[in-house]
Amino acid sequence: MHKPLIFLSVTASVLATAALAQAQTVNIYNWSDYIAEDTLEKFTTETSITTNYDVFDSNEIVEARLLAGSSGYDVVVPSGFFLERQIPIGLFQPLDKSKLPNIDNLDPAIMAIVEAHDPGAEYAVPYMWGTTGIGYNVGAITERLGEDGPLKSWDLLFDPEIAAQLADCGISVLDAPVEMVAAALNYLGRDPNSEAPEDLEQAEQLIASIRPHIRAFHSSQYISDLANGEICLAVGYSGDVFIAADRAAEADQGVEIAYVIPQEGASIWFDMMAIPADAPNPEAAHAFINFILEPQIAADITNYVWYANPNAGADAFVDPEVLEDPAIYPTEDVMANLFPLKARTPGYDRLLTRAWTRIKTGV
Ligand code: N2P
Repeated sequence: MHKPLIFLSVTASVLATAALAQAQTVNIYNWSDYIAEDTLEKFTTETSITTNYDVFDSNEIVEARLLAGSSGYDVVVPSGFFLERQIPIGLFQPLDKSKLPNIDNLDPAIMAIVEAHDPGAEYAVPYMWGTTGIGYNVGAITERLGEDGPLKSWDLLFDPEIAAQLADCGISVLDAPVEMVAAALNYLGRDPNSEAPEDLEQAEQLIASIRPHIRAFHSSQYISDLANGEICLAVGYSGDVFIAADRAAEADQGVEIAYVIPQEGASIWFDMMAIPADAPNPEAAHAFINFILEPQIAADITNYVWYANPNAGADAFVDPEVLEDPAIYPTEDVMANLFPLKARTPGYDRLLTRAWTRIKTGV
């Protein structure tokens, strides 16, 4: 008499758990072109949690959504140099490490760097990382500048005479003021993280001097524009330029795209997974973050989008061609030439935004 009853109740609770899991959804807000084709599907197969996946292409947009509140997102992926100032104003909830057993896969060397953004990884773990450099159309550029053009230098963009020669084939820069001004300051031999108003003024003058030759300010369009030969030079994110190069090669229309970390240096950034304070489903958020921390999953993403991952366990699954490319996994030499970005203070931000608007509108 008792046995069947016990059996029944166990079955009921198993069913209830399964139903609960099935009903779960994780709402993800990530950068565009930043995940493998099958990542979300694999996640749902493994966890029964479904996904809503939205994309953005700028840190400012994510920050605005978070500041507005009730974003509805469970996982967001701002860069460390934005996350750093978002943590203290309460935008995220602390991670529950007991729900992230895969956290041990993270590379201690990378964790030591992102420590500057989030000490102790209390609120975030790195997703992927890369550099902000220059993508260019090899044929179009050599045709205009010859074989001796400064192909490894920011002169390609910041020297007004050179930029003028490239204007007809199309120059695009990121619509990312922190990163563009940092590149300009670094080119001028100044501290890329400087908030001194006179430094900003110098950077603004420099960018204004090439403004007539800039066709577009955009942070994702350049992937297809480079691949199609619509533009010949883009300030862009490393992996995005590699994606463009890959698409151009596939299309086989004679477009060859190269990515360069210029010799003067470039910024290095880490995009971080964090859970908004008001996330509707923190449980599912942890499950998703833990899933991304699986070595094979991180490697799948790297192999698809050409960005380095912070997962030490993943190296074994990353294509050797990617793992051995110093523009994706920088060697110590290259690393020495990269500068990390720091969070900007709100006071400086106002100046920066105004300067950026003047630059874009060309006044
Ligand atoms: C992915 C761009 C991510 C890099 N398309 C920006 N941090």
